[in-house]
Amino acid sequence: MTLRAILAVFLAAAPALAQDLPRETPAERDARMKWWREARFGMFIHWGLYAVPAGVWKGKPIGGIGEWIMNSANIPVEEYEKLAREFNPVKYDPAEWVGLAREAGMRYLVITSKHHDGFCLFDTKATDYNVVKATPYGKDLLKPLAEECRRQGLRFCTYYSIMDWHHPAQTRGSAKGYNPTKIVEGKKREYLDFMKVQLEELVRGLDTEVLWFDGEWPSWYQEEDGREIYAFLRRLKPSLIINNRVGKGRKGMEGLSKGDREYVGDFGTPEQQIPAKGLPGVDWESCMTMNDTWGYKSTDQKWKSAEKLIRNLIDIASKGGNYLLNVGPTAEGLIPAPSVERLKAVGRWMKTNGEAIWATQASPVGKPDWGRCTRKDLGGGRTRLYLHVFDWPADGTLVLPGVPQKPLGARLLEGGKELSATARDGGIAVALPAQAPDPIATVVVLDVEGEVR
Ligand code: H79
Repeated sequence: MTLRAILAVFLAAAPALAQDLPRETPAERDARMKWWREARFGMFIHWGLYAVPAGVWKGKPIGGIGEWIMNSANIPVEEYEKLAREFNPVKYDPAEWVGLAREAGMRYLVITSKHHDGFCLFDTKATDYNVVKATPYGKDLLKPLAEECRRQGLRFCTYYSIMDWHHPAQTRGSAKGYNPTKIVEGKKREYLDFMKVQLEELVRGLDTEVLWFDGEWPSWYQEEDGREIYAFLRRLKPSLIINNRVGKGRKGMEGLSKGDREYVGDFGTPEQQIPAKGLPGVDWESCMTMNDTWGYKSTDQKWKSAEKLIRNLIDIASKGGNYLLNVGPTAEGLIPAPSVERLKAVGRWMKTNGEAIWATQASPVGKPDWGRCTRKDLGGGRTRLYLHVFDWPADGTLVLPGVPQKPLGARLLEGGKELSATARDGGIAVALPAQAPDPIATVVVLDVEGEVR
């Protein structure tokens, strides 16, 4: 045996370190991310015991986001636990929820399996603090939802909080703000193993397609823990997609150069914001609420308009990201009516205009004055541009600057009316009807010769 051969045998026998990230070629990564990149629009669901108090504790409205009430109202664990006895979502109808997401044009759904309060919505052997064991409802909430997603063609995905205000290995401070937990001396391994048991249940039992971590900011949880969890999960399910909060690298991502972007995880997670220029070279998803809370709060009626939500979706797609739009169901199991209304409105727009969102790529020309742009490669040396017009030009001419490529034809996406498109000053001018067919966003489909980048 040559030295090289001996070395090769030795290396092959060496056990993989727990934190060794799985190897993957760029092509393999593209294949793994494909469905997610094409989906563009998903439903976030924040559901848990916090839906019982719904923002009010002992008769007092509590400020801040609903799912943080245990922390914001300083509720002791023993007292908060009792909410489980009142959590009985008898009106829960997973087929209706999934149907609504589908109708809105969403292609995946991410639900809280366990939020910061530690309560689990699924059947888990790791703790009795779960919907099956601790509530009058007594049944798994996630399994039927996962099955319904498969039936209706949505990807089923789960959220998991690393910070846990209930687990005995962590203690809550009384600090304000993000109030990171501390780890009980010597208990970190126990907690990481607890996490792994639950994560394995989500992967093997529910076949989750994304693991969406949160609550990674306590300082006892470190980058190396993130690598361990990431590697563990990808070994369990190689096709799994995992957000960047599995590690510690989410803050300030937007300004990072490529070499500095070596955080653990597959996509960035701007929260309640849309990065001004997207996150070039990184997969990303903006998660946002429809009002000002994630978990249901009876007192929060600050709803964004359907127009705002639709334009957010377009804005995000034009920057190459995904939009994860939240609903916070009640303790009875109902998605609040204002959310339903808005999702249906988005769905009406998507029914006509979905092809200008799904499987599109970021605008090659930035942000035009009148709206946004998305793009598809048509193959055969042609590019399709979707021009999402927010502000209808008063003079009836839509000008797309900075596209010297030859126009091949233009039409309204809704109804298919042909429009004349001509080269003008290094750009393209499209003649529009006098009135905007859709005051929220009218899509003009413009095909051009060559690639536009
Ligand atoms: O799950 C949702 C939030 O609970 C969680 N991530 C999303 C997806 C989250 N992470 N960070 N934050 C929320 C922001 C934290 C805001 C806070 Fe506050 C400001 C926590 C403490 C001060 C809001 C106001 C909650 C309590 C007071």
